[in-house]
Amino acid sequence: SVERILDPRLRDRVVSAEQAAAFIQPGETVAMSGFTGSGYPKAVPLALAQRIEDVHAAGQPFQIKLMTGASTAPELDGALAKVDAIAMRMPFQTDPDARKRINEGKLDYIDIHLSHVAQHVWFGFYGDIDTAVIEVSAIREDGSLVPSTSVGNNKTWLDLAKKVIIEVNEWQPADIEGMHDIYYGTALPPHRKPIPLIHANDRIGQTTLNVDPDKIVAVVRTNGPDRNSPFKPIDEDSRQIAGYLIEFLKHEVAKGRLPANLLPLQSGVGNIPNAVLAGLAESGLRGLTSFTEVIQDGMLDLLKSGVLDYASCTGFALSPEANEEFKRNIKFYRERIIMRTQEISNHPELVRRLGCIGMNGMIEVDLYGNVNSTHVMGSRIMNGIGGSGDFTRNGFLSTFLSPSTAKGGSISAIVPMVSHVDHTEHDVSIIVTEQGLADLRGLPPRARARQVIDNCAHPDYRDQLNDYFDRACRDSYGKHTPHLLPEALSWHQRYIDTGTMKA
Ligand code: 0RQ
Repeated sequence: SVERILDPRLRDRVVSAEQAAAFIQPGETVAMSGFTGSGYPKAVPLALAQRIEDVHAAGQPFQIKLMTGASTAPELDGALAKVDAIAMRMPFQTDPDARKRINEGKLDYIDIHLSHVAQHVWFGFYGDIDTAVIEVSAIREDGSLVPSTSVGNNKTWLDLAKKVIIEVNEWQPADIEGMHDIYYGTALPPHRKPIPLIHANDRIGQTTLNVDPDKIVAVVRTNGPDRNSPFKPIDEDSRQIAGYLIEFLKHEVAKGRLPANLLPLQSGVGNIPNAVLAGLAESGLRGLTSFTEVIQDGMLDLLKSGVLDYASCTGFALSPEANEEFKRNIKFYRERIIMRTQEISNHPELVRRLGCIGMNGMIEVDLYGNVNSTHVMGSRIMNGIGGSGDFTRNGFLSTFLSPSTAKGGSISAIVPMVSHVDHTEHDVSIIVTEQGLADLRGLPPRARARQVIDNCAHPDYRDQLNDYFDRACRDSYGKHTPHLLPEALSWHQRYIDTGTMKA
């Protein structure tokens, strides 16, 4: 294979993953690459987990604080969580072992908007970054780094870390070089300037990451795949939800509120967003664009069929088949995909300027449109807020898509009051379930409740919701946003006590 480490100074620093992991000391804040299972380091976290396990076996403490771009993979979050190596984790994670420990109260998790991570670290809110561990696809002659399949917070980690470990992953396509756009114009207040991005496909930066070569303590060669999980076949609920949403978007075009090619789409990950993307392929819409965090299978299909002109992202979440397609036709995709840092891919200024259409999943929504994206029964974290808030608050339209029930119908996703709030009623415009679509734009609270109950609630829960709402309208302390406080969270408590929200 062709040499990927072209800077001779750095070729001299190639060591094993174990030797590299030995640079990381107990108590350090370690910032790693990785975004939704793409571009995370494959070898050093595993070696570190092994080392920490050995230290623990010898009766000594050893934990780190861990930051990334977003979720990673079993080789990173999973391996470190399993050996209790993580004292604090931020920002977004989806790992079952980490989740279990977080919900047992053994692992501190800090869940912030993905666009905020880099700037909050720059502001000093999280202390110093001791070590950065970053996967790249190559190191150029001048020591600059060619990113791999995610950019995330890598620019910030490389700028701020005291020492840097680089993994050069030969499994990543060499021809990914040129796909990235790394913007170095961010400054700290009060010196910030407008970000010069007007269209979702504008290039405003450079294709590589800068790093001070003197900070690089180790370079590790790897050759391993991203976490390319297969997608489930699109189920009937997802197809229906996608259908309602696309019908609505076409209606907005007909009304003149959206251009014929819509506005840049942001799409969450999972079955429903994938169904929406598949639905768009058959919608007759053309010339679509995307300004999003994550590109998943459906988005590649849209690019390939020419329905989508281009997409901007910070990472990928592809099935193994889609990844093969991506690698095979990397030159085609390199012309149409631009990968940015997550502070840019999710930037409020840009999401607002471009007028993004946000499409995200949710755990539950209440009568008035407050959305819970993160907590089951108000206290158990599922994943985290991810970038959903960046797009929901700032986009042209914010839509939340979910089946109307969970856990075989024992949970209603439409509840009197959400048990945790991630997106407030002020930010949320559209709710879609397999029952229908609630358009909350321009509506006062009681009218919002009518829309949500009539259009989105599952028939099994509609009477119960109407009963609550009617009594709230009659007996509530205030009649603006009617609630019966002792009852507002009783559905959740009933589920915890009896295993169902049904009365
Ligand atoms: O759990 O697998 O144990 O059965 O939540 O739910 O229906 O498979 O849907 O995969 O789209 O996830 C909100 C979690 C939805 C996701 C959430 C349970 C359900 C199942 C998954 P099981 P589904 P999805 C872009 C934007 C926040 C981050 C975000 C998410 C599991 O969309 O993490 O938007 N969003 N990022 O059973 C109890 C309910 C439930 C429930 C679902 N009401 N009560 N459990 N579940 N609803 C990406 C990034 O930002 C990086």
